[in-house]
Amino acid sequence: MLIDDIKIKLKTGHGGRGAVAFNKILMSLGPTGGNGGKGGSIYLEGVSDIGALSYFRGKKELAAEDGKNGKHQLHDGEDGKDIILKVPIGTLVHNLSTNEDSEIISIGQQMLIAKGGKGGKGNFKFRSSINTSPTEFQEGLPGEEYELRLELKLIADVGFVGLPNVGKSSLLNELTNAKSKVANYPFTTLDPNLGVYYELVLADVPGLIEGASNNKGLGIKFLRHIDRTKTLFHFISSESSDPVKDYQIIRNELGAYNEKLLDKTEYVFLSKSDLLDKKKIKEKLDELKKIGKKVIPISVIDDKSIKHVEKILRDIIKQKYKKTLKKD
Ligand SMILES: Nc1nc2c(ncn2[C@@H]2O[C@H](COP(=O)(O)OP(=O)(O)OP(=O)(O)O)[C@@H](O)[C@H]2O)c(=O)[nH]1
Ligand SMILES: [Mg+2]
Repeated sequence: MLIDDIKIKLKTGHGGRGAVAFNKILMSLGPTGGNGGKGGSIYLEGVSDIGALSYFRGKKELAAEDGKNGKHQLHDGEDGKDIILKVPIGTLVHNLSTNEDSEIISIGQQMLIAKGGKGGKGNFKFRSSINTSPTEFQEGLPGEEYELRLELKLIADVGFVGLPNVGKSSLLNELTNAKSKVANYPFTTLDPNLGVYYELVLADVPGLIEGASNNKGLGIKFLRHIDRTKTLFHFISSESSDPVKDYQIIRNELGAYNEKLLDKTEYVFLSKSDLLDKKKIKEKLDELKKIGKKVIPISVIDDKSIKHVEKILRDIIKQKYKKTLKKD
């Protein structure tokens, strides 16, 4: 199962203590106590693997190494090793201890999330003309400790929504190199799947049913993954006896999760159109006029309709490109 929402405690390293030592070799009392090392810090790093949060399963607390104490002859203690935790891009980082939120959006992006404690100064650092044999030193400082909630919201351009068994995964597989499981029963897809079509990321979300917002079926927890898509592909099966109702069921569930989902650009497809003859398809399309949106019949075994979908995707790419040009 995709882990997309977890809590974790982080403890960074304590700083090492500064040393008190004197130069014995020269028979003088010059101070030679080194500084304590820094405590290890904790970073997050963005990766493309959407399953990366599974690493945290069963782990309650992660701790970075403490800094080592300072030593004599001006040897500083070693710093504690940093920890770099890999999280999928699209991870929202809620720091529950400070109430600050941040986000990992690109692959390789590193974010310092909790800083290790400073090492203390050794007595060498306390020397002065009036204090040539200081015995002062500093203790190391404790590092930061936080509780985080890591919430994955996939970054995709297009989200596929619809009742179960309407052909969402089949179309994703047809358009991209994704290998989403396809079968002739509801709830084949249990986790969201991503596919890449040129510059676009397409997200196939598990099927929704009436009452999903009250946790029926697989619930609506996956809808977080289309929160940030610009566009929805909404699938209604030609096999449906009441396509208008099917459409409304999904719209109601989307709205119950977040009204903003209803404002996204939506393309409506009448899927598996090869199963009906032309006359029957026309009847379904006539019925669907009630929803007040253009409905496009598609079939994954019909080249023409796949080309039609690809044309839509190319238009979305063009718009995306225009927007980034404007931003620059
Ligand atoms: N004839 C025909 N069958 C299709 C078409 N697209 C999908 N199917 C079949 O419909 C069934 C369901 O397809 P899926 O792609 O698994 O549907 P889904 O919407 O992803 O289903 P869930 O993951 O359960 O929500 C499978 O048996 C597919 O082979 C199509 O265009 N024509
Ligand atoms: Mg599926």
